[in-house]
Amino acid sequence: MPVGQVVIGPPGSGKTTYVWGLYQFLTALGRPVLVVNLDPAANQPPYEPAVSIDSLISLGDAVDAHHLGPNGAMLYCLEYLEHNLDWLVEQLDRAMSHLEANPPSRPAALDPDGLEEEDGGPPPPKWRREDMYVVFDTPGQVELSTNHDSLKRIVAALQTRLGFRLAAVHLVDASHILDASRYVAVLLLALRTMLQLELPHVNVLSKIDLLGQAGQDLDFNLDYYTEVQDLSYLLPLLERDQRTPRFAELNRTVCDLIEEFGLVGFETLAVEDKDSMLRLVQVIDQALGYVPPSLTTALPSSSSSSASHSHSHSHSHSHSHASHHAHAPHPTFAQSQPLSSALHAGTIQEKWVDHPTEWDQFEKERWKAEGEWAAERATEQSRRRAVEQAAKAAERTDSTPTPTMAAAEAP
Ligand SMILES: Nc1nc2c(ncn2[C@@H]2O[C@H](COP(=O)(O)OP(=O)(O)OP(=O)(O)O)[C@@H](O)[C@H]2O)c(=O)[nH]1
Ligand SMILES: [Mg+2]
Repeated sequence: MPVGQVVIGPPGSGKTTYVWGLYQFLTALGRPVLVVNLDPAANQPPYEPAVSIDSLISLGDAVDAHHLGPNGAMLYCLEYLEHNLDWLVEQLDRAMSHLEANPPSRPAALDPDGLEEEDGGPPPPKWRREDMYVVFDTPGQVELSTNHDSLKRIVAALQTRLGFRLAAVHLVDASHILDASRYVAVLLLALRTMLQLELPHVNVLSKIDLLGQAGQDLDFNLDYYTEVQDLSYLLPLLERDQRTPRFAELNRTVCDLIEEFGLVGFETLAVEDKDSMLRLVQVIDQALGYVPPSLTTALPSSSSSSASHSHSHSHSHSHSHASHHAHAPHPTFAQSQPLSSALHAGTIQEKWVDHPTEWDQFEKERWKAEGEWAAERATEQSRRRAVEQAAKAAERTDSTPTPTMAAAEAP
């Protein structure tokens, strides 16, 4: 069964940026990933979609044909897609078959010695249909995931007809937690969406890197918001807010409702931060029950022997390379596992809210170390290639009879 993420969220919450970042990230991890654009308004997304709704219908088509406004036209496009599900199923099936038949070469991060390029090196990994990972970018109209049924039915059809296992990844801008009433609105939105889509669901506070730059303190620690702790603490803040004193009772009821369901919680995301991406990918993998093919075959193990130590042994055949990598974890992977210890809310708060400058410095030093690690491996790789090429050339010279020897051996 292929797996995938349906990326949803209000306008400007960072869906398309995340989909593009995720595509690059998963490609670097060696996963068979495809992106599907279901947003007819995104005519030039930054990624190259394997399937795009605008091959079927564009927002302009709907506006022109039915004299609709932008919002109505968007809903029309999704309804049109729902009535043309055969098209979507066929396009997806074709894109996945193409990827199965044409696995791209192993990414440099997983094949730092360039083994695939060499004679006798392992071929690129063969992917099966159940390894496929498809990411769906959707429009920002929240009604598509709160009360309009087309998206829900499209998702259901993908599950039944192509056997997809899908999770909803719901992005909301982290800046909403700076204001109690906006935070409550976001909680309600998340709850409504979870109940509507009925998928494994991961809510995400996106653009967490901008919180520290907002020039405004959080009323509570970040984990209060991500774990949706006792909402009664919000009531005085809501009542203090000049816009809402008349709604004290309503606020209390809404908070009770959210707590009674007990479903909403948040992960965080800064799309350009590798650790943040990795943490989110791991959480979503867990929600999907997905074990990526690269983890069983290609990723370095979490063994702690140092890169410089493992460079000292011989590189005589490909198996020694495989074990070589298994004992030389990339620093980032080594630091980012296991899931439970990766970037918990306290670290995220320190990194993005309380001490962004110090963290920035710390990360620069870490990147420097990673750069040195990569440079060391690159030097080692070119040295080894030169030695192997020289050995091959010497072998060829030995096995080619020289003209004088050939003449001497002739009867
Ligand atoms: N600082 C920061 N900016 C981000 C992040 N993610 C997205 N952005 C910015 O947020 C803006 C909106 O991002 P998009 O990806 O277009 O948002 P969207 O949800 O696809 O928007 P619609 O398709 O219009 O609903 C862009 O300017 C992005 O560069 C992030 O993690 N950090
Ligand atoms: Mg978008």
